[in-house]
Amino acid sequence: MLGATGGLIAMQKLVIDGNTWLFALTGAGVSAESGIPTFRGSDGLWENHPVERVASPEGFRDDPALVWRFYSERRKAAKSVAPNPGHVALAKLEEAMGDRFLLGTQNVDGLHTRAGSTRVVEMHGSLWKTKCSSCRRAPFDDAEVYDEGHLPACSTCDEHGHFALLRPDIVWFGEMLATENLARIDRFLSDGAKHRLVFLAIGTSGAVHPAATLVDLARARGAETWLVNLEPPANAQRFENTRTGASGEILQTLFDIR
Ligand code: BJW
Repeated sequence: MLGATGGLIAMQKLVIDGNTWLFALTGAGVSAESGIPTFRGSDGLWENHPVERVASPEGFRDDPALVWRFYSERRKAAKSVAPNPGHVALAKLEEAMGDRFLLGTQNVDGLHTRAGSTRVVEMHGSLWKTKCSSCRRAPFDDAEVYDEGHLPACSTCDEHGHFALLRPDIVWFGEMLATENLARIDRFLSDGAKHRLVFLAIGTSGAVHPAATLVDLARARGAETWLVNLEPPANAQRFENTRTGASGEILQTLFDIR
């Protein structure tokens, strides 16, 4: 980048040394360059779909066919795209850091895993899992598309003599995030606090809780905070270091691994 005097300004790198523990929080912006629409942008998913009807337990109760059509479309779209350099850069970072790295993603598309990330907490669930809307059977792998009027029913409930629909294993508005997922993040931040802890948020609007307040939890543990986003998110002032732009470009050169 050229400075006011025409000289080159070196972009500050995020130095990763042997004492660094890094928690990365990702959102829809990270998958945007793979061709998956974000939620709140002008072409965002919520522009064409009423949030409360497709991403809430009440919406599912009122119109399960509409909800399954929405998530079936999302399954089809996610299947046809590939991880981008942003996903790959995070997978490489994990390879270098091992257990000193944890990725909490709000994305349900599975692209981080496809890029090679393994230490991943899918905070809002997975497009590729289905669960029962009634019983406690474990969510199971499912890439099926249910958009032809056929709604899937729970076989476990059927065996017990009642009818219940299956639903996507997604955390909808008003639903709790899995306590084991939040506990894993909390444990990582506590362990990291004994070292140099870094909190890095990427491609998220900071509009949805509790993900948006994780930065405060990390700050309370002494974390250094970094943000990579196309535009300032709702919680931008909580970050000390900000890089504005597309994550697929920035993440390729952000880290200085020593
Ligand atoms: C780029 C880029 C590029 C673009 N490079 N960047 C406290 C206060 C107020 C309300 C609440 C609160 N605590 C809880 C709530 C209620 C609610 C909530 O947060 N509401 C807010 C909207 C106000 N939260 C919940 O209900 C949560 N449950 C819960 O807390 O339970 C307890 C409780 C319930 C009720 C009351 C109180 C407590 C559950 C939230 C589940 C969210 N689920 C969704 C949908 C399901 C997933 C799916 O279908 O895929 O998850 S909502 C949707 O938003 C989705 C996303 O994961 C989530 C976050 O969106 P994200 O990732 O930030 O995307 P965008 O589109 O918003 O932003 C993209 C960003 O990327 C932008 O900034 C771009 O600039 C940027 N970008 N291209 C870098 N190339």
